[in-house]
Amino acid sequence: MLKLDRREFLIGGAAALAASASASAVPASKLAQRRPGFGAAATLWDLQADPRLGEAISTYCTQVVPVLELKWPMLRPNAHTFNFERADAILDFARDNDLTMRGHTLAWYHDIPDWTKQIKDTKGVERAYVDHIGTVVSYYKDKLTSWDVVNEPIPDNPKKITDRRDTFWTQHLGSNWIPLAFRTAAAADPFVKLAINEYDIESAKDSFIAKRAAYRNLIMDLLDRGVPLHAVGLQSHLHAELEIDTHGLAEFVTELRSWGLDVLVTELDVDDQKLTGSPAERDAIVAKRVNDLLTAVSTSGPVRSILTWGLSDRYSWINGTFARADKQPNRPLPLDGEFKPKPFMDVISKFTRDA
Ligand code: 9MR
Repeated sequence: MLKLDRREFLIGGAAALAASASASAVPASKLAQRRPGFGAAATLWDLQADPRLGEAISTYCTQVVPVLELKWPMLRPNAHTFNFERADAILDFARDNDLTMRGHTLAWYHDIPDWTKQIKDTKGVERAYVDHIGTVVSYYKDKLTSWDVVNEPIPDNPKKITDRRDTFWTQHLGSNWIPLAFRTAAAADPFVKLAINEYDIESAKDSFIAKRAAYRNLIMDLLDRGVPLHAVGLQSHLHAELEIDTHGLAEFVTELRSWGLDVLVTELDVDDQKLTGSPAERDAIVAKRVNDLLTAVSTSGPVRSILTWGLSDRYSWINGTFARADKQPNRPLPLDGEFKPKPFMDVISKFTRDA
């Protein structure tokens, strides 16, 4: 049994209260199938269009994260409006099914609305940034377990460990865009877990190892500056053709934990675009990559939060972005297109049973 930290205790207590208030909401037989700490990302569109998706999430998961609904474009049609309805609908789904929800994402180089990019003066950009983060985190105070505060701050192929991604926010706020986001979020909700989140740091390839080193350097720098950073997200958009750097990754995670940080797997899936062979052969390689990843990140203790970016192959960004040349559907997620579990799900079960 794992020790819960204060944030998880508070949210867990609220979830337990909600569960006891509506004890019949989720049948015990379904609760028994859940993988502790396992969750999936979903869009409201997919949840509304296909009841099988919500059914699968409530069968296998204990948490959910919105793919789009907490990003700037969906929340902020203009400078004066906050549009929480769609994210709230996912939160309602979570509550109805005794799931916790995490938040994604507050400060990102991507998905910045045009009205924001049109602000030309630094003070105006800072006002919009602080207003957005403060308002959104306050609105969801005590309702979410964690937030991806800063997403993808490291460039691909960094040349030095001090390289940072050049973003609209950097152009106006300099390197303070990252500490400012965390401090604003912490002021708005002192108990929610605040995470930084990054991709392409898991595999054994020079550019990934360089990216991990720059990520590590940024994390150290934030901690040195007293920035309220509580957790590090490994997105884990894996590439099936690349081996996981099990040794390097285990070392990194162990070090992060020694600094008092929690480690979260936030967006796991496996791009199988380059794999040949039968679906069963491809599924076995996908499961092996996931197994290697979770073995590495569990070396110094169980990972308490593993989220996949989607749950069924039917609803995955990989289909659009990394479509296969042979026109076969991609198989990046734990459930196939008909919502049947694949070997990927067995690996999830193995690594979540003690969480
Ligand atoms: O899967 C998401 C896709 O549907 C959106 O169009 C895109 C832009 O909002 O974001 C995708 O999710 C990304 C996530 O937010 C951050 N890490 C990479 C994910 C896949 O691109």
